[in-house]
Amino acid sequence: MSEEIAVHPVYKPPKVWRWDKENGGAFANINRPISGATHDKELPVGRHPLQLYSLATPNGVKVTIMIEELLEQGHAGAEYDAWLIKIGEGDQFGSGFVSVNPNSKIPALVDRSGPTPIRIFESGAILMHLAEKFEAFLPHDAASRNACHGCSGKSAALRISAAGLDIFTPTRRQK
Ligand SMILES: N[C@@H](CCC(=O)N[C@@H](CS)C(=O)NCC(=O)O)C(=O)O
Repeated sequence: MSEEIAVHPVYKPPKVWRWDKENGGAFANINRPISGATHDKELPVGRHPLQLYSLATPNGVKVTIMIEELLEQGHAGAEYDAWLIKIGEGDQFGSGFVSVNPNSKIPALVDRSGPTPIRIFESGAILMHLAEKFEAFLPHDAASRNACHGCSGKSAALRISAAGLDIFTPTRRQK
């Protein structure tokens, strides 16, 4: 075994999984298995076509990078207002945020460029919405396009499974 390989006890899932708030994981309080509104709080709305409600976590930052790339390519319709959702303070459980994403997870986007606002949640779905809306970063042939759809699903799901597998715990060197 390489000296670089992390030494962790093997995780054995229990028969009935229960949320252990005190499990000590550094990310335990930002990946909660709960959702829904706990308090009334409207979301702010700015003047730009896209309203982004997010935070600079790996899932959050994907969307910001995409929008910035679209702006860099000259898509004026990608102008946005970015509103901070402090997940450590429970902003994701405010009624306004939950009406955009019932899962109480950042990132969430409201596309207000048309007559009816469109709410989009799940980072992969937001990336796809933007790519399709601006016809950017998506190949035209069906096979390559499908590969992109597959990757976006994985990128959204892997974050969670990676947290579950504890791969974010700093690696300890074997002595
Ligand atoms: N699959 C979702 C995952 C989003 C997610 O896990 N968001 C985390 C931060 S990275 C969050 O909002 N956590 C708040 C909580 O669990 O209470 C996506 O890709 O958008």
